[in-house]
Amino acid sequence: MEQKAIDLKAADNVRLLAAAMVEKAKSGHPGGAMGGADFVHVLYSEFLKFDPNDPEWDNRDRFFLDPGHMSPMLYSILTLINKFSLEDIKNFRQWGSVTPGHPERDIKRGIENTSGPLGVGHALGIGAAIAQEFLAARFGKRVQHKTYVYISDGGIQEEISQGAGRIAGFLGLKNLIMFYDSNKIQLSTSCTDVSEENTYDKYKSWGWNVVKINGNDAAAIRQALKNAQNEKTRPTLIIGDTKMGKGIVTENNENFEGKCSTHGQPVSKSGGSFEMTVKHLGGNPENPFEIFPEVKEYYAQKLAEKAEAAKAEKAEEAKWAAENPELAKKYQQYLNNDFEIPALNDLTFDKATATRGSLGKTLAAMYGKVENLVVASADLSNSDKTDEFLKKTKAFVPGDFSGSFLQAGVSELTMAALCVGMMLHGGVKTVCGTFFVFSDYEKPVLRVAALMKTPAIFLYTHDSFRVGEDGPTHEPIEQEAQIRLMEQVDNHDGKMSTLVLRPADAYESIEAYKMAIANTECPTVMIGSRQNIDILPQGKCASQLDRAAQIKKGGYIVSQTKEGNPDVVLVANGSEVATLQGAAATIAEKTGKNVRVVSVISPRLFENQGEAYVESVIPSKARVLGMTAGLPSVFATIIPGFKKDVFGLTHFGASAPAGVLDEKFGFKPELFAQWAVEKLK
Ligand SMILES: Cc1ncc(C[n+]2csc(CCOP(=O)(O)OP(=O)(O)O)c2C)c(N)n1
Repeated sequence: MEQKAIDLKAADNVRLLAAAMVEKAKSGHPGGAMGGADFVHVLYSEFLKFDPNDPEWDNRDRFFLDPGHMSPMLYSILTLINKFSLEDIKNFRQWGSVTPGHPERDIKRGIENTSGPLGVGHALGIGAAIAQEFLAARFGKRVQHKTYVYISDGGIQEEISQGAGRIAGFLGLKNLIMFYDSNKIQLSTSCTDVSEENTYDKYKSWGWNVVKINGNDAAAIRQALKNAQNEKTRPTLIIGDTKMGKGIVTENNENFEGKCSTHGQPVSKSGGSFEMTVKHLGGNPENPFEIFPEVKEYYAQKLAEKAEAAKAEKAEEAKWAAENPELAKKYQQYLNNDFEIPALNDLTFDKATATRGSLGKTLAAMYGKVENLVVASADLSNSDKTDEFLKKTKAFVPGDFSGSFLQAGVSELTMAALCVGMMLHGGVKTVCGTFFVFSDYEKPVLRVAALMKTPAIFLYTHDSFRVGEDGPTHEPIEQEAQIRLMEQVDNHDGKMSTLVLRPADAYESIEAYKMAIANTECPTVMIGSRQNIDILPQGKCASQLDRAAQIKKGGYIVSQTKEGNPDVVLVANGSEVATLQGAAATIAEKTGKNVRVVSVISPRLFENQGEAYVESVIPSKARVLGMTAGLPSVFATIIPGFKKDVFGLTHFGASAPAGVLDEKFGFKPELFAQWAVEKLK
């Protein structure tokens, strides 16, 4: 078969399967998927480097899909390369299937990223391209591959594309190739109803290499990809002029392409005819789930070629490893996050310290030990104290990725996605910092990271109204309650999807970072204070670090006014633990009760230890009172009567020095003691 003919046949096969799976599921998005078929066919058959026998090969090209609703396109092309069976795609969107409505990261099946929230997927891909540069700067030609990203009108419109496009252009990510499926139709309107932008010029102005082609023409796609592969300094955007619902026809066999109605429902419901469309695409309406014999043969040959090429490249890798044994060992350490986490026994704090500061110092102390750390900040490095780390290294700049820091500019959502994307690539461990109040800007990425079980670290400082003078816009109130809800959500492994740590003093900060860096199972959120916090008592522990290391159980006893069973347990995390510590003696004195102070850095982790441990720390017979600088519901799972028994803040903060706000809002030890004594009457 001639190239042109097989290209069309294969793309039609992708279209056929995409339309069929949506039709059978009675739900899904066929139109976009059918328009993008030509591109994915050319990409997967000729350009995308992978080893059919080793899906996790670290040197594979990465393909990141942004519009997750176009999953039928991805599942179809992955069926042509044997990652899915026809049975799998017949079960599209069904209970227990491996083909959920929107793709979920599954490397063994060729899915690099979970996608669905438009915009995020391509930013993850751009992050992956940054990780590659970071690794290439250290391991040279051992790291050689491309990152392909697929974006649609929705992703182009989402604000995150501004940040991601700016950074990719600025950094000159030459190994990044993005295809824009420009079909000019979105969910409920035509694109021209909402935008007149010149996307070509927009990306040009960010420093991209931009080309415009007919995105349904295999030859044009082939040429554009070839050119893009040779680009030496810039990321490439291929704007593909495509047809929504390519191949759809009506009952009367009339063209029904370019119709908004085909975006999000089965062809038969859109005004097109499923039967006639199947016929038009060369399929059998009785059994539309078919791989055409000539397509099967073509792909079998392509897969054999890819397996050969991968074998040859792996032989090169082995040669490199033999010639560079030290570097090869190190590379494996990077890939496996196999660094010993330092004990940091020599990191000491002898006076009240803001946890943003102790977190910053801890992170800096990790530099050079956990060698694959990449730290980012959204233009707050000198406030969120990631600059402690930056002082030891340098920021990425165009052409030089030998540093370990990403200055993301003011773009929190983008930064979060880039960092998570770097981790999806593998070989790095990321930390991204900003103010806690702006966690709201990052939340959608944290959620996707939680779903993917990506153990990125999200650092948030300036954690309460104690930010002070900046006023209520900068004072998180509900943010901890919001983010702790993620702790309550389980991932697909039935484990907590997010770990949230708000250390109570400098030593808990050290231990918290150790936990976050060691965490391979889910994202970790770290929350630090702007204001100084007294160091908590060491108690009977051998060292302050030993005392703080008890946070591994989520919560522990900090102090007690006398031996024996406590009558009253005071619970908090973060800076409020020190406030309770300051109040405990007064409460004991005024009530004659035995008062225990407990630090619960993570309520969910604490609960995970089991009833016996929880009972040993917070006995059910004791009266439990809590304190938080945010919404009392933070402790809902530990203190069921939180509305009455947790002293918190249920209103916005105000602009004034932090000490004044403490006074006004009742967050001084003596004021809490008064409140508690009243409660205990
Ligand atoms: C952040 C986000 N907002 C809204 C949606 C819902 N949604 C799914 S597809 C879509 C329109 C996408 O249009 P386009 O990207 O052009 O895809 P096509 O119509 O070509 O399939 C919308 C709004 C979403 N998935 N993510």
